Amino acid sequence: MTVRTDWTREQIAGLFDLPFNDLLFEAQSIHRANFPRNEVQLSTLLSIKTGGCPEDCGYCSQSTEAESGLKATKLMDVQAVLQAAAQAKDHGSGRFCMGAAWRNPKDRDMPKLVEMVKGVRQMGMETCMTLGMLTEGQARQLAEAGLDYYNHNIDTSPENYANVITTRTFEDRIETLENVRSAGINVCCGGIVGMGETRSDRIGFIHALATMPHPESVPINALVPVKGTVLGDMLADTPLAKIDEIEFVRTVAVARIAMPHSMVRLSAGRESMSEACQALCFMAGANSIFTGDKLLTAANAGDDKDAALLAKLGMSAMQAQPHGHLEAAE
Ligand code: SAM
Ligand code: DTB
Ligand code: SF4
Repeated sequence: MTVRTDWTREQIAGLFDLPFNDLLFEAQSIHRANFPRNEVQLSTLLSIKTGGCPEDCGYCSQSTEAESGLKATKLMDVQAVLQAAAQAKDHGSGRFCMGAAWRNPKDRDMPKLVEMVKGVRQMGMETCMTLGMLTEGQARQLAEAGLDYYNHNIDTSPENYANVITTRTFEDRIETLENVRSAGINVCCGGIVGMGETRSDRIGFIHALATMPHPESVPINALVPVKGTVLGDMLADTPLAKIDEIEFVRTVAVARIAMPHSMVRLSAGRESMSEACQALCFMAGANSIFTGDKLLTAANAGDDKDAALLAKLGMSAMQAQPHGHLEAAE
């Protein structure tokens, strides 16, 4: 299977338009040609610096613009982060993803961040961070510390971006993604569906991802509506704007077909998703989830529910492969 980055918008639109069974059959066929059929990669999130973020992302509880009642914290101590990582490992997670509510890290934060990466890596877990925009130099420092993945989402189509976020541009996002990639760090990049966007925006979103060097991980989040955020309040007022589950599954399937070698992560929003919908997402080629009780600030499905679901579906955890990109480069 060749990896194409020359998808046209019409081709992506054509995939979305397929009869549902045809779409799922194609997505599942591509999935099983490229990945272990019944394995799911497990990642665990930790918010290492919560709230007080100067960006105005309309979905996010951590923006200073949101009236979500969230208490802002300082950057956590390295030891506390490592303790949380050890616990995640004990619970069977393979990747530890550390998130900070920043527009960008300050250079004075870098030594602590480097220690966190080194410490988690030493435990044999894959490391991931999401800290906002990065300069080339900061990306290089994190790469040298051994960071495996950097998460930086495009969130939606280029044309819808300014309706969701005004404090940065789509191009700012692309610039950081390029800095991350040229530093040799694997890219984790996806977005959110269910923000009241149109089908055309979902087409534009997948088209943008599929026409860049494909991110190694593609998180597909379903909006977690948080009271006090622009989008959370909008959804509470117009419940019909909530994403249709079939349309959500279609989005996952199109991502799988357009990016056949990327890990597609069923991300935020699983807590309120039926088991049947999650099972359809796995059928559509999703092969990664966030485990644990909490995402960054919002609730997640939790280990017991996930263990039960994976057992019902006969699925098991994928083995972690820390430092994959470094070995590949040697
Ligand atoms: N501040 C960093 C940034 O924006 O890149 C990192 C953390 S940010 C919370 C990571 C991603 O989480 C966002 O890009 C967005 O896709 C997702 N996210 C945030 N709030 C969400 C929500 N309420 N529902 C679904 N996804 C959400
Ligand atoms: C991503 O795409 N989803 C994760 C991770 N990358 C950092 C974050 C989801 C956040 C959900 C809302 C919250 O917990 O505040
Ligand atoms: Fe800040 Fe990230 Fe939330 Fe946007 S998504 S407000 S950048 S923490």
